[in-house]
Amino acid sequence: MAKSKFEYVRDFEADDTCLAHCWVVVRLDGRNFHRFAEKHNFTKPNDSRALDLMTRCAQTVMTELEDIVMAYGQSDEYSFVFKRKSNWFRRRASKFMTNAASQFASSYVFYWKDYFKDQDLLYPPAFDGRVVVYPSNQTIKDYLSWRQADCHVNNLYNTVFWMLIQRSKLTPAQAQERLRGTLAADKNEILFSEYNINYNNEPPMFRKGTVLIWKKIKEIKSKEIKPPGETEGKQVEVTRIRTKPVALHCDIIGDTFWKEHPEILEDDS
Ligand code: DGT
Ligand code: MG
Ligand code: MG
Ligand code: MG
Ligand code: MG
Repeated sequence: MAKSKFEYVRDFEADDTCLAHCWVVVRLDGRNFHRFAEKHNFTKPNDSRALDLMTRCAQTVMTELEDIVMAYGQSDEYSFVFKRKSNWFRRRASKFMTNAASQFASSYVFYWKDYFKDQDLLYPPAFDGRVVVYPSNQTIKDYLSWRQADCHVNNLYNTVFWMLIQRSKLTPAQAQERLRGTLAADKNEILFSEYNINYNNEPPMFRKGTVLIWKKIKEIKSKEIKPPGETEGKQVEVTRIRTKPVALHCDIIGDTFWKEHPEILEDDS
């Protein structure tokens, strides 16, 4: 078919192909979730409903999109790691990012009621996205370590901050002043001596965030079959092996996780 004289406008499209053989990360982050959390009465500092909903959305993204090997989430953000050799949409960054962000946002609305039974969704949430390309296994591991370290630092701070406010009735300004210049050890000490809280016993989901990896899951379903010649159906159990994104709340900074799951980063060539 002859091309129209307008075809040349394609030349104005920017090339955003992700560098070959590199890990592609899409990180999504809730837009203005400080306000969103307030308006929807999220519990402070952590709302399990909100975190579980985020994870549900991330599982949907992993299942619906191609070539995601793992994901890591905390607070209002999720990072998705695509296979080094992925050729999905010819590795165009805008395709990775916009598919992830729109699938995530629509899932957030779609699954809202499953997690927030007594809280209406008051306005449509949005998520921004960015793409970063990492050239080696060390840099992708360091990227994920950076996000988990961020989760730890913020959560330790927020846990003490909200104890000072909720239990000791300090104002936010007073709590901030009390924590100015304190190190991690000081915050652990305040939690332990003033509130009898051992930070290490706080829920792993809050301290470590959520790691999603693919695992084979055995599904047992009851199915009705009708033997030939019989009118009555009967129930039988069928077992199926399915691969699903499963949530873990473990450390991914040390080597243990990567040694236990060598398949995640295996094609390092
Ligand atoms: P942004 O990302 O620049 O559009 O603005 P924000 O407000 O989303 O800022 P960000 O992403 O740096 O911080 C996340 C906000 O979400 C932070 O203000 C606390 C809030 N948030 C996230 N998870 C929870 C939660 O479980 N409970 C509560 N109360 N707030 C949360
Ligand atoms: Mg931000
Ligand atoms: Mg945000
Ligand atoms: Mg954030
Ligand atoms: Mg189309």
